[in-house]
Amino acid sequence: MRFIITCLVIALSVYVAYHGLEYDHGFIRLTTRSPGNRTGVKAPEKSPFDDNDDLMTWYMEDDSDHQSYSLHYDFYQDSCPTAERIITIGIREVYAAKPSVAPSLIRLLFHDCFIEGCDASVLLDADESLTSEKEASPNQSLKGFDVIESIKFELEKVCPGVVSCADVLVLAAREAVLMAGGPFYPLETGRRDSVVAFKEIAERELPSPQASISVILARFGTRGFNERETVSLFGAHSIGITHCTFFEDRLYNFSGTGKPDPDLDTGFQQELKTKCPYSASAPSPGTGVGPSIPASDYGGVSSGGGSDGVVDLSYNNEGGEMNFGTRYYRRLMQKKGLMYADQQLTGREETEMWVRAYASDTQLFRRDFAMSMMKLSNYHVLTGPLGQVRTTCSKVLPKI
Ligand code: HEM
Ligand SMILES: *[C@@H]1O[C@H](CO)[C@@H](O)[C@H](O)[C@H]1NC(C)=O
Ligand SMILES: *[C@@H]1O[C@H](CO)[C@@H](O)[C@H](O)[C@H]1NC(C)=O
Ligand SMILES: CC(=O)N[C@H]1CO[C@H](CO)[C@@H](O)[C@@H]1O
Repeated sequence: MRFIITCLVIALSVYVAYHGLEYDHGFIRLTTRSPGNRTGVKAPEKSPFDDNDDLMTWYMEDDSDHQSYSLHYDFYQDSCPTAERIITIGIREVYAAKPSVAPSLIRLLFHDCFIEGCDASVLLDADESLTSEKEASPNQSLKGFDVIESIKFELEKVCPGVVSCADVLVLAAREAVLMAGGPFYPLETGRRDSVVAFKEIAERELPSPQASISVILARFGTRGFNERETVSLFGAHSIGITHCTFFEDRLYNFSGTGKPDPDLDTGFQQELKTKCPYSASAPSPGTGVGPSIPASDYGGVSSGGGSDGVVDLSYNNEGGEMNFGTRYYRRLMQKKGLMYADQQLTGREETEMWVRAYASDTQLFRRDFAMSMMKLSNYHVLTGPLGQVRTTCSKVLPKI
């Protein structure tokens, strides 16, 4: 079984390598550099976009001495054979009752993996010894914690202390993507959970909704994502919701000009104004250009005052699940991006060409999105003896 899946991935990767045009390999090589500052050695990321030779080598090495230090397909095959099923079924049940769980989980995955890797650090609650990433300003309005926790609770009943919260999160997010109409992608397991959270890094490193294209590309770039991969990940913004606070400045007072953002379609702007009435306390976050946008520009949906209306990122589910991703790029081309950061993707030739490609080629988008989600899910994971397997996702294990 493991072998078959491995073959599948190789085939998929080879396909993309041939059809997928030129990936900037120089960029990808950056991924082996550790941007963070953690103790212990992280498993190097396997980039599905790497040279085929590298890819082969990776999978060949799978059965070598390093086995326990890397991710594997069906890592819980012996230790908890029903783990992946429990997660899949759990997500399907919640989704049936509450479809908004899908975008919540996908966003949660992004916030976990982007900050020091997919180690479930975002799930930790603050206690006397740590400050939680959940308290970082960009984390406001993150949701889905309860779903992860309840699935973990089910898993603990069947195989206590075996399945990591980091694996639960990546597998739950994969199922969420599938439920929302996105592509399936194979995932290896064997991630371990961090014993610390990274609030300051989260505040510094998560791009704000007012981030410029240079900031966005730089933040994704240091994590090994090139323009194409970055643009494809944004396809997730074709589902879910966003609070008015995150783009209100574009409607009323863009860059302190007292006027709307000229890069926003006028009709769409009127439509949004009815959903997000002017509120004096709305943040006016400046130009959003340059690297020094503080995370506090997130405004804070819970900070009182400003309207906390929400707008549908999915444009009223335009085209249904069939249009997962693509409707987002089509809207960007019509100057109907919601956040400044979204619309920035059309602001530069290298990213705009991918917006255009994804808007017209659904299959290309689905393949690229699948690959980028695999890469995101493998970013800087803890394996082998590193980290721990929490029993409750919001708490590190008690010290013995
Ligand atoms: C520069 C990069 C990004 C910025 C600035 C950004 C910002 C935001 C903001 C402000 C919201 C609205 C949250 C709310 O009002 O509750 C949001 C929602 C969302 N984001 Fe992003 N995001 C970025 C990249 C990504 C990526 C890479 C993914 C996933 C691959 C993602 C997935 C989502 C999803 C699914 C939602 C909807 C959440 C929900 O409905 O609960 N975002 N994002
Ligand atoms: C990285 O670790 C070193 C020592 O291990 C410490 O001096 C430095 O402040 C750390 N940097 C960050 C960004 O945490
Ligand atoms: C727009 O923002 C600028 C700078 O923050 C501020 O001085 C000005 O009063 C605002 N105008 C309106 C109409 O809110
Ligand atoms: C989901 C979550 O824990 N959100 C927290 C984000 O941070 C603010 C404070 O900065 C908390 O009030 C929220 O509970």
